[in-house]
Amino acid sequence: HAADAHRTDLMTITRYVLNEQSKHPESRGDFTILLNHIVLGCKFVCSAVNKAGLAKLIGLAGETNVQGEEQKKLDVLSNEVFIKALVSSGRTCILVSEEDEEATFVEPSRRGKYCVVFDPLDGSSNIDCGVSIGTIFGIYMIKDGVEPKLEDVLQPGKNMLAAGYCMYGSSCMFVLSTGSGVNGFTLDPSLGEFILTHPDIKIPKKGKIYSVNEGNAKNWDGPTAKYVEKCKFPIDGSPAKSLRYVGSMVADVHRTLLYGGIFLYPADKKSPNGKLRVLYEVFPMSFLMEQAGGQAFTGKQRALDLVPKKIHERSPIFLGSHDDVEEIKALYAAEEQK
Ligand code: P6P
Repeated sequence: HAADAHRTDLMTITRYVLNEQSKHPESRGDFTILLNHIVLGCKFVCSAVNKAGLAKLIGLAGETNVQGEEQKKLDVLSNEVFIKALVSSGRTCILVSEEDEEATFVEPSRRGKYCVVFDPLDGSSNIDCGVSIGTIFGIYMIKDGVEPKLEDVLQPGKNMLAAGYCMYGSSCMFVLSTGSGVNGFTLDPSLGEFILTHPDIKIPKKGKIYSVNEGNAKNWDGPTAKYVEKCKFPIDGSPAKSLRYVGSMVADVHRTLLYGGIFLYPADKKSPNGKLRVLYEVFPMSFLMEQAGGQAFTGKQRALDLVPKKIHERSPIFLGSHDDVEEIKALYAAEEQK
């Protein structure tokens, strides 16, 4: 009954990470402990996001709830949960959050060797209309034992040990790579466990979907405009691509990962570096795409080769199916030749 094995072989994310850890006998299990704390944060946020609508219904929203406490905005609440979970793991030393202007340096007694960059609730402007949102994170190793400095976190994305996201949508899905492929886990609320449902995710080599905010078309540069034009009016007689754009990066990237295609947030005249943040949006999603056999390109270089100078730096990003990204790379290369 091998086919049914997965039904009874409950591969939870914790067991998966422990299996990974067993491949590194020298490991002290720090990464496993760190990841378990990130997973705990995601379970909390999933529960809070699912209740958010109800909170509005039963009047818990707005300024105060029935206990008279200040009702926090979900993204602020999520950020506090992740900061507390990561500090209490005792395995982190620097934390960079989309919600905090400054990096958090963990006090020496609780310090570990990992740096976590994260967006606790990306796309949170979509909460009130029920659109999927998510937590995005990346993990770097910092030199152990030396006094952590901000420069330690300004590393290229290719140095990340792991990256992932948790999408709070019709189901709660945790997608993770620790550098040897991509795996997807679905939260079983009755168990409170993430179960392996999408083992070894590979993105299709070429897709039929492009994903971009067409409302910015008037500000695009030549190569992006040419590429989108080709998606809509193919010159080789192939069928036009479909446009799918949710406006929540985790939802758009998750669909791209599973169905194939390309997600674009280009630079434009208004935002010369695009809108998405390098450390906790561009790098984690680019890491996952490459691990799944896709590509991620900034318009100038491989996204993971970028070396950020500031923790909230932005970059244009084109990511998804290998062949689709290859096409836009060729258009930017041709522009360079002019
Ligand atoms: P626009 C959400 O605000 C976000 O940061 C990403 O999740 C999403 O991909 C992007 O911005 C959407 O931006 O300009 O298309 O609304």
